[in-house]
Amino acid sequence: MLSPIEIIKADITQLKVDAIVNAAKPSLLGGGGVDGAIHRAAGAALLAECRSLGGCATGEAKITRGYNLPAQWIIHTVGPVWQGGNQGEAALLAVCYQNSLALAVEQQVKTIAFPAISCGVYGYPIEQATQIAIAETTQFLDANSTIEQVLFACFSEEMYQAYLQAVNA
Ligand code: AR6
Repeated sequence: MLSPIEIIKADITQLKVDAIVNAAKPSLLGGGGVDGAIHRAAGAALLAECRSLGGCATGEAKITRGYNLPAQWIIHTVGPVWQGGNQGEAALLAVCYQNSLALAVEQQVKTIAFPAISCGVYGYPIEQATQIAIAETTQFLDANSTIEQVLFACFSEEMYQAYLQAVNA
């Protein structure tokens, strides 16, 4: 059977999937990194919809339309800031994946792409983060058949290699 999980090198804003996930900040009002790229590519209407959502706590997820993106939906989740690993970071990162995938299922999303949540500005060690991403996604897909494909969009060779290791572990 083909694996529903695929690791690719890509700019997530270009992907023609039902939903892309944004590594957002609690205000949901845009920022740097992938968040900035998504807001630029989706257009100003995204910010307007985000303003109506009342923010998002760490680990939670909220959904908006994709506007000018090829993706129909954007699932905004707020990853944990890495603080050394003893502040519940792993559990919070795991629920980001769980809540994002659960929201995708609610919208009948079949194809979804994730960036490496928390692995940029928020400083999460990538080997640990990719293991959590793959473990949570695999567990979710085992229990749920709505989602047909999960892409992990990597912005660097280092990230790409880390995901491949996590998948093959
Ligand atoms: N496509 C795919 N991946 C990307 C793209 C892109 N276009 N751009 C960056 N990445 P980050 P975080 C990768 O910092 O650590 C923002 O300011 C990037 O190389 O975007 O969760 C928010 O507003 C890295 O591997 O997110 C928050 O304040 C990964 O995406 C804060 O940063 C995540 O890096 C969130 O920090």
